[in-house]
Amino acid sequence: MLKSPLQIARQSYQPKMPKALMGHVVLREGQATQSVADQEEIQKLFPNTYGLPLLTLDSAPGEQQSDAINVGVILSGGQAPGGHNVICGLFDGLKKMNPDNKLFGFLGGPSGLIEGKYEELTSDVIDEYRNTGGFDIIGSGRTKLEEEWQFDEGIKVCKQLGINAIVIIGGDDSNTNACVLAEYYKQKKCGIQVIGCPKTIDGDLKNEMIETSFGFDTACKVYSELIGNIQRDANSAKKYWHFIRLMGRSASHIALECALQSQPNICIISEEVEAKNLTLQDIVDQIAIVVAERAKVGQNFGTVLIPEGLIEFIPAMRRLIQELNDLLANNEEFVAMEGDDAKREYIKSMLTPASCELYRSLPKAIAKQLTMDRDPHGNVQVSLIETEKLLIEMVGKKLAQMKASGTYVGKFATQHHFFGYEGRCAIPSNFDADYCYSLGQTATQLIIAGKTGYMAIVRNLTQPAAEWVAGGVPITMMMNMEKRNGKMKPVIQKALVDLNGKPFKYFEEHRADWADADMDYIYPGPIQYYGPTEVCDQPTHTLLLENA
Ligand code: FBP
Repeated sequence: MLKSPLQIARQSYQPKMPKALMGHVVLREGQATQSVADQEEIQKLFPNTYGLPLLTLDSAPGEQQSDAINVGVILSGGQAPGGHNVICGLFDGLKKMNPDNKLFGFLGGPSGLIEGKYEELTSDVIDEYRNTGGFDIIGSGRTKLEEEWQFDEGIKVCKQLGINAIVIIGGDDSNTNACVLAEYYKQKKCGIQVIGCPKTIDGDLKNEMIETSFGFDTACKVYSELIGNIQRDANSAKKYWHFIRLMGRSASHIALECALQSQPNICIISEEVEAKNLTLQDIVDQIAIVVAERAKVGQNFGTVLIPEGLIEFIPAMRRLIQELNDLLANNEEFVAMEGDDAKREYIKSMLTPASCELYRSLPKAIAKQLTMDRDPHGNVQVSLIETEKLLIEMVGKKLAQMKASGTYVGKFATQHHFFGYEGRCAIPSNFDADYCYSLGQTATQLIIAGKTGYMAIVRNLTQPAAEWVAGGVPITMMMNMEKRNGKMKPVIQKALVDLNGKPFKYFEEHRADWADADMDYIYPGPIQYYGPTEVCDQPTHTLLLENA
């Protein structure tokens, strides 16, 4: 296979590791834990894995060895830079303990476990994927592991392969499922441990014990580089407003981090929109004011960052989407209708007056997207809704009105962008390469110690890697009860942007300056892998502010 010089160089990069993971690693048990909320219900649902102690790893003199074991690994959900390094860390950790230890990768995500699709990961395979982006070593998938028949199929496959433990690398939902699986296997006494690893570029799997999910660092750096480049272009040509939508299904962590890195003129934070009960028109008006202010001094250009999940955080919009979901679920009458106009009239006649007014106010193309793009559960797929185009159109209209009334004099030429897939498989930053490799090594230690129902964690991440602290947190500790598909379920709490947290507070304090015509943009440039540590090993601004 042909490789770029950087690919070749990265293959031999040796990830930095915490001292705690060197030599003979010992495990110290901390205090017993409780779930973050709904303790009684969670304990009832997880009698075998509830209340376990926190674990910390430490280095002791001597060599470490284990009896031969076989381990399976699954990549679950959306790609995130560093996933391959979790697998490499796991592999190296296992082989160091006993060269007869084996690692099997389940193919195409959780379905690989149920369907018995796997590949043994030998050093030849592993070496090809060291420090690379992507999940292509074994592929990923979004099959949910939540039903007993799936767990039982998993037992059969593991027994065939002699697998003693499964590592699930995934986001909040996948780790919730890892916990359910761990509980089931412990209850059945089938001798299969389950360990989770915190993954997602969205950055919403974090809490008191998890400082950040892996992949967030690299993805945000890639997007910030692109935003910086666009800002330099905007500042050179001085003729376009760029509307940039950024991935992150619900939470706005990515948009906020990119704003901290690049200082755009405007960045919308969905969580703030919801907290202030803003309407779509409020958001449009706010953008239009900044455009008009900059136009007064001849700056007819700028950047606007928009989080992917925005539309669902606008309370009135969420109600409209909910009404449409209910209205269109299994609605054969609607499906049989011919012509967009007939469908539009039908919908208008069925909505509540408030939702109808909002629906009518939307550009026709967007209103149509709301009624067409539905997932298999009947929900609108918000990620397919081009919010950046919606805002461009509405801001354009508002500016036209302002021009007519004499409050705006300027030109509003626009470009739209969506950054998502560009960042999900980038070559992991040193931070993600090191962090993920350590997570993999930590998972090995938890397995060797016979633990199950734990997530591998590495903390103290704003310090040099040697000082990082590795350990395990019982997954039940992060759980609470939430309504999902009409039923109360135990789930890991999703972390949205904390409006009282330091990253948002910093943004709030500075955004007026960033909107200002005299303010300079920041141009972060591309991720650097070789060079001074202040250039190559910096964590995200979010992490630095949170740990400050
Ligand atoms: P995970 O939560 O599984 O990590 O995926 C995150 C994400 O990248 C979101 O940012 C995005 O909305 C979604 O996946 C896109 O999903 P898909 O890959 O199925 O298009």
